[in-house]
Amino acid sequence: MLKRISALILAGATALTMAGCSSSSGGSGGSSGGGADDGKLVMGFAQVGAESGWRTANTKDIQESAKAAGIELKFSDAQQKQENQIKAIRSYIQQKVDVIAFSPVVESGWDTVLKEAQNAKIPVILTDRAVDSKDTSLYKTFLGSDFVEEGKKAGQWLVDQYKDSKDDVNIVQLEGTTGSAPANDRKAGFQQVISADPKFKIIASQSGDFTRAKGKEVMEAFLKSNPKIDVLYAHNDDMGLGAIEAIEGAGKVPGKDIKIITVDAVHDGMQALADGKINFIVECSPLLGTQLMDLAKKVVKGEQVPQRVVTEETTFTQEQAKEALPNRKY
Ligand code: GYE
Repeated sequence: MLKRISALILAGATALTMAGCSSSSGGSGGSSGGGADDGKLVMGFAQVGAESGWRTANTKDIQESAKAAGIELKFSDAQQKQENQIKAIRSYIQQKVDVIAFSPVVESGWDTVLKEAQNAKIPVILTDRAVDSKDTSLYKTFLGSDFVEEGKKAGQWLVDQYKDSKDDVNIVQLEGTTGSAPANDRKAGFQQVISADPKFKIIASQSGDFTRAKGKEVMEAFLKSNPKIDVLYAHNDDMGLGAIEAIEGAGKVPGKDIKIITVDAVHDGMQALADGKINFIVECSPLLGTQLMDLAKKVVKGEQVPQRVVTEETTFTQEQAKEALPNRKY
């Protein structure tokens, strides 16, 4: 019976994901106090949400990689709410999954639930985003990008771009989800590089929650209250794409009247870059699935893994985007 339920869950995984629900029934038995009836390793994955093109690509990659690795995936979508992620993690603990992986929506407030997983002897892997827990034994490893480095790359492009100009450069910033690692770090890295020259002035900075709709809304407000904006730095492509609509709506030309830098390099962002509406994109790869499944197998076996696994990434100019677009996987 349980086997049939598991099969049904697997078959319905995609539908459940689309509906933003977590799968309910768990396996029982198995070697490490949990796991599927058929001996398959079971992973509970608590995703942030479906806020951006990056996230959609990340979810798809994790689901496909689990399948390819023969791992049974229980997947939940927290709709960008920490309380939903905590609930999902608790349900995975109750279901005695073999390993829990999650992408923490914000950095703070995870110690209690991570302790619960540790007490239940279920290893935890952080993917994509970090937590600020002092006790690093609460998770086995953290797989994802170096967001400070991404912010620095964005800042460096700007410094190079304006190296011959003495005039002030007025910058507006669309920040990611408040309290999230990528928002904190992309802001800090960028600030660090541009602060070397006082002509770079961040005249407005606000969260657009990593979504297109919020990016548009906040950019509209920026445009209303700031007559002279030279540069927009958006912490992801989606907010940048929303802002482009606002800029065009205000009768300005994105990429020319206002230079735009974003992070991610998802397909729609790369298209806008190739079309000249964005000027520079710092890549952040969502394709973490294969590495995650490898790490999961190792930690379940009790093998040592590095505390930190950093994703390799590049940057794109408009010309480079034109070349890269046909072969882009996301
Ligand atoms: O840049 C953004 C998404 O955590 C790296 O989250 C991820 C970020 C990504 O919503 O588009």
